[in-house]
Amino acid sequence: MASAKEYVKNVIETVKKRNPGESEFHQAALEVLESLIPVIEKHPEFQESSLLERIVEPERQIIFRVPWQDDKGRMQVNRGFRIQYNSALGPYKGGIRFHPSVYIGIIKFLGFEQVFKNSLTGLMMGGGKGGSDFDPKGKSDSEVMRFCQSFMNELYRHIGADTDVPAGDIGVGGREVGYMFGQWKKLTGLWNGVLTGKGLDFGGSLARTEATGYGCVYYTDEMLKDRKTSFDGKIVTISGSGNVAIYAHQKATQLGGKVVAMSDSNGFIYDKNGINLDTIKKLKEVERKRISEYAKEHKGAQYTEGCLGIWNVKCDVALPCATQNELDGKAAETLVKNGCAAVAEGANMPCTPEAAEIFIKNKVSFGPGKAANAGGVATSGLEMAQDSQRESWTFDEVDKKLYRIMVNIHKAGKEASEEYGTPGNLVNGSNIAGFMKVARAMMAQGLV
Ligand code: NDP
Ligand code: 2IT
Repeated sequence: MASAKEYVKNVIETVKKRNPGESEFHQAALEVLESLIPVIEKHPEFQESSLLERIVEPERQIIFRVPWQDDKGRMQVNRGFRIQYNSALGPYKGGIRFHPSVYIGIIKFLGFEQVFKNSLTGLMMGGGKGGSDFDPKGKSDSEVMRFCQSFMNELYRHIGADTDVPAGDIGVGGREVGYMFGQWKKLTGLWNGVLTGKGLDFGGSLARTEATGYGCVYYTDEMLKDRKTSFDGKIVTISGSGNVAIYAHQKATQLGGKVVAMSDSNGFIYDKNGINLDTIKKLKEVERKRISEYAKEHKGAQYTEGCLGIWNVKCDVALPCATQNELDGKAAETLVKNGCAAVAEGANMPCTPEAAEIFIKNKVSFGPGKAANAGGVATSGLEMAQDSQRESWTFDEVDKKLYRIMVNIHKAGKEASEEYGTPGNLVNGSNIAGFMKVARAMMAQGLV
């Protein structure tokens, strides 16, 4: 039998060969697989039963045409995706992303991450992801509605409350989930928790909107506790200004931090007095405007074009909450030089492998996305539970469960990092902890 190291190397080669050109997926798979070498050494049965070869291969990949009509009556077409990655632990579960950069490699990386993230939550959820290269920016409400309806006209035959439960991600929030739910209901004649992130009037959960950002801050707070400190008085930088970023700001501020910088895909704002969240919420959630507008309303604030510059802002805590590979090695070096003590990934894979390595080497507490941003999908799991019971829990009940889940995820990652020889390395620890449950379930379920 090949050594664990050789075995993992062979699986990585297969991934690259089978999925040519899908660099984001290669990146995500490589990170997880490399951290599993000590696990394979301890558990040769996983190698004997080709478990890694099976776990990197999605159970099902669906690609479909999404035709829709714009406001001028012209026919448009986009491409839709749903990857049902792994159902060992429960129904496929994961968001839908609408962004022009979406292609199969993005959905596959997100689906793969989701498998281990969902496992870490401790809830009964498999992993999946979907999306489209549709760009909601600049589209009218009716165009977005017609697109969502057309997207669902195909997707509905693949999803269900006990088979596959989509939710939001970049470009998909309450508005889009509402339109998709409406169309799904019309097509199937059913009413159940087939999507999460629904409106509060029709089966949505309190605290789901806040959950990813809040969860990321709860997780960061656990890392800070390990450093014998807290958010109180900390200067915080948060990239992005969407769902995750907004509620990370809210919770970090509640815990005594001061958020001085936020961004969108055009640039970033710096406000040394602390960014006013009401203005951000108005600009982003209601008016759907650019973050540059903030500087027009707050004279003390500065706007700078380009989003990478945000990492030059001196801070104690950095929360990248926008998109993949938005924080590179150079940015990581700057953060380290400026004394940053903790970085947690609110987004999926926002730090490049070089950046993550620099943080770990320099003893910056580093929370990887599949652990730090798991609060969103965890609360989606809580929404599924409420829908099944035909009950709604209070905000406080959901928030308390979310908090416990985040504390447990941090603990699981920390303990696994110690057990497998890299104490404090939460990347390795979270990968291992997330993997073990899926691996045990797949072994028990036979040839799956
Ligand atoms: P939103 O669409 O609400 O916000 C996305 C934010 O990121 C916007 O500020 C957007 O700027 C910025 N952004 C998007 N793409 C790029 C890009 N290519 N370059 C620079 N900035 C970009 O999405 P969410 O807040 O929901 O998602 C943010 C991240 O968090 C994603 O990585 C997502 O996968 C992850 N995540 C989300 C969860 C959720 O529950 N929503 C759960 C777990 C993770 P602009 O408006 O200019 O495009
Ligand atoms: O990346 C993610 O975990 C999400 N976008 C949330 C998925 C979900 O099903 O709530």
